[in-house]
Amino acid sequence: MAAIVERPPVEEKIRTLKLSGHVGFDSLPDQLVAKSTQNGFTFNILCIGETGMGKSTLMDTLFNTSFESNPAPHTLPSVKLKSNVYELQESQVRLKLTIVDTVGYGDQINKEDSFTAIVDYIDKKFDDYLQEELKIKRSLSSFHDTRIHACLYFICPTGHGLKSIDLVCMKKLDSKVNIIPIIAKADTVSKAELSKFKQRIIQEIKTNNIQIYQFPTDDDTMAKVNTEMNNQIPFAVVGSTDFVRVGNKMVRARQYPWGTVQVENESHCDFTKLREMLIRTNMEDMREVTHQKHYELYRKKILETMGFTDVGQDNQPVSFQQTFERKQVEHRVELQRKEDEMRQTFVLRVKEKETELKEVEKELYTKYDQLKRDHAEEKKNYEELKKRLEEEKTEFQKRKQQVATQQLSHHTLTLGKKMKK
Ligand SMILES: Nc1nc2c(ncn2[C@@H]2O[C@H](COP(=O)(O)OP(=O)(O)O)[C@@H](O)[C@H]2O)c(=O)[nH]1
Ligand SMILES: [Mg+2]
Repeated sequence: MAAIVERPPVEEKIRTLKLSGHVGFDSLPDQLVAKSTQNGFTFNILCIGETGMGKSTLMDTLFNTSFESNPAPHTLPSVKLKSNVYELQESQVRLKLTIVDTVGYGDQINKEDSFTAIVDYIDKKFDDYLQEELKIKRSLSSFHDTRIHACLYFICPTGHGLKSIDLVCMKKLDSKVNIIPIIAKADTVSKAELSKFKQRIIQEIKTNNIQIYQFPTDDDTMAKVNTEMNNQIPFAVVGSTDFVRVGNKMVRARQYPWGTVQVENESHCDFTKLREMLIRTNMEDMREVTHQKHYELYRKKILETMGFTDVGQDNQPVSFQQTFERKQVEHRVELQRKEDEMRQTFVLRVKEKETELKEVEKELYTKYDQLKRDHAEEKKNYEELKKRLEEEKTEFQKRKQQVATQQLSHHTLTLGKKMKK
């Protein structure tokens, strides 16, 4: 059955009307705020970086808490992704935060497949969401969305440039996730080296055509600051779990024999810029981009491989039902083809088996004939032997008779002589 496709009018006329009094829908944004606050938010961060690069420390620093993570060993045979979910609250806003760590990243001798586990993880989370969307009974509002919204890529502070593992991994992920590259442990690179290092990294990212996340510049209120921040990527960050007293305040810092690095001091590192951009300004944009760009791309690819399409060959819209019916026909044809193929194979196999059996039968007959002939031969030999034996027996009996007769006459003779005496 072909579905009737209703096409929207080419141009809809919309009239603008004036209200003569207060109606109340100007409270819609407030309603949204109230609802969102009640529901809470989710945000999922993926930290990619070699073991010991300061990922866990930076997460503690970013959210100003202690996530109590254990240091990972350098001896894992493959990369594993470990996720932890936390409930955080600031004022009235609740945030369900998932932090995903790439345990063992960069620790293997062969680093070729380091990205596979990460790609699989991201796809799996997209798939979980898609499966929920495709369910008959959906509960997307209460569904725990675990799709990765931000991927912090920790660049090793070598001062030279990106390693090939960085380029390969970022390239594999750039269409799946919002990548924010950051220079880890930036206190280990000197000020002069740092700006050259940043330039080289950006140059390499451009040359390799890697799409990293850009802070949005289409909103007038944020355009200026976001443009400025886009030019400062990759942020050079420092993390710390230690505090020192500065004035009358305790601040996060790293202390060295020659001085102190204050994490939140803008002249020491870009940490505050990262926090500002990631949490305070663009968290919602990253959630949106994840849903509207990366997830959409994944969903499109999966639905297309399943055979769904929006328009057919004639450029006419195709409904879900039409696709389903076409697929059903295709499936039936395929099933028939497979059945025919199986039947042909079966007939062929039966014929082969028949020929094989005939061969065996022929062989058996030949063997049977031979046995029959051998048996007749043997029987004949036995008969002859029996005949010979019987002849010998008769001969023997005859001889025995003769000997007996001879002995008897000899005895009679001797007896006669004795009597004469
Ligand atoms: N110099 C320096 N050391 C850091 C920084 N962040 C973390 N570290 C140290 O690096 C080591 C490993 O940190 P950790 O957060 O466990 O790394 P992870 O394996 O990537 O989670 C610890 O001794 C941290 O104190 C930083 O920004 N600068
Ligand atoms: Mg860690």
